[in-house]
Amino acid sequence: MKNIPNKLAALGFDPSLLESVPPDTLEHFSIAKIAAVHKDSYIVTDGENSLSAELIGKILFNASSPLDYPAVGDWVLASFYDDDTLAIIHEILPRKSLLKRKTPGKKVDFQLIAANIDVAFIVQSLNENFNLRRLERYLVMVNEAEIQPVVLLSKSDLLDEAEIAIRITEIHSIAPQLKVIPFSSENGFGLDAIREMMLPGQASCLLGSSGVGKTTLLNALLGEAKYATKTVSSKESKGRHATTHRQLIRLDSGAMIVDTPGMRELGNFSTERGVEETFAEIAALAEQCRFSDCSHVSEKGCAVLAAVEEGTLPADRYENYLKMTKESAFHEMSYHEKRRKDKQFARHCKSVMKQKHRR
Ligand SMILES: Nc1nc2c(ncn2[C@@H]2O[C@H](COP(=O)(O)OP(=O)(O)OP(=O)(O)O)[C@@H](O)[C@H]2O)c(=O)[nH]1
Ligand SMILES: [Mg+2]
Ligand SMILES: [Zn+2]
Repeated sequence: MKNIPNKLAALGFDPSLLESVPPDTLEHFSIAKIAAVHKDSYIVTDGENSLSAELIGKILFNASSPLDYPAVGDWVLASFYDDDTLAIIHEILPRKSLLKRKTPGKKVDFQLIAANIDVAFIVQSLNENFNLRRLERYLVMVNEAEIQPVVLLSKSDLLDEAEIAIRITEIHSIAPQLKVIPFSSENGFGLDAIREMMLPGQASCLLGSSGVGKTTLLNALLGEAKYATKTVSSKESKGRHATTHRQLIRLDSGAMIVDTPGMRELGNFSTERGVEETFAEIAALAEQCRFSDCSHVSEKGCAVLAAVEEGTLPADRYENYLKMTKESAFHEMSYHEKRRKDKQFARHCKSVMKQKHRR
């Protein structure tokens, strides 16, 4: 096996990925990492140079779902052209992890957020964005991808210590083991604790609503106001995202961070794993329900409902659990239905073409 250049190792390249690549392939292609995703193009990096990249036709023609397109953080096989100013992406290497959500709006499809992430920072601001139900939504997405979640509570400069402690206790009441770090990009409080969670060669990503201070944190970690943030609170900037695309940034320490635009809507689907892990105490209760297919809504002998009645399971947490379970099941069903219809249509087109040929 070829030696992995140091510049790729610094980006966290795991040599075992090469097991999926035929040995002579590396004679023709270079390994690169997706550093940014724009509408129709990408930026790839080999750890030294960053260049604009496009997909080879084969990927475009064979793509049958958003999974077949690169996401920021993906490892790809690429060929470099024009003195390394343009790259063509030929293949996506297997992913260690993948963060995805339902496409916003009525459309039933999903959207890739980032690939090969080690730690997901869920950012909520202590003053106005703090919300346990929203946090549960993010946790489902992160747990589904089997990524370690860490909660960052921003703008700690706006609250006193006692108020901050209350918020942390509230989070620990729904997720006792979850790591929670309050911080302020304004006065630097908590930044060292965040830095400790970012290891060289590992990638983290910043998730959370628009305006919670994700990019401001990134700038604080970089030590310069490099990326645009929501600075003016004028009317026209309200509701608009300061960050418009996903990109991977390297810190001096060698850690990588993916900054993402805030999400207005966070739908999950096919997230049985994510839901069960996020609502672990409910999953445990469900084992004691009288019926194994209990839906925990009205059944006799339901241990979940009993816990709500007793007050040991907060009603709003229970409701969020039901809502997200139903929602994921619905999205999953509609998605499979859509894929089935797409396939039927493709078969129909093929047979029409055949008949045409025969005539
Ligand atoms: N008081 C206080 N304000 C902050 C802090 N961090 C960020 N802000 C303010 O909050 C706003 C958040 O801006 P961004 O960092 O652009 O937020 P974002 O999460 O990147 O938003 P999107 O890119 O739209 O998703 C800005 O007006 C910042 O000045 C902080 O630690 N304390
Ligand atoms: Mg931003
Ligand atoms: Zn039940």
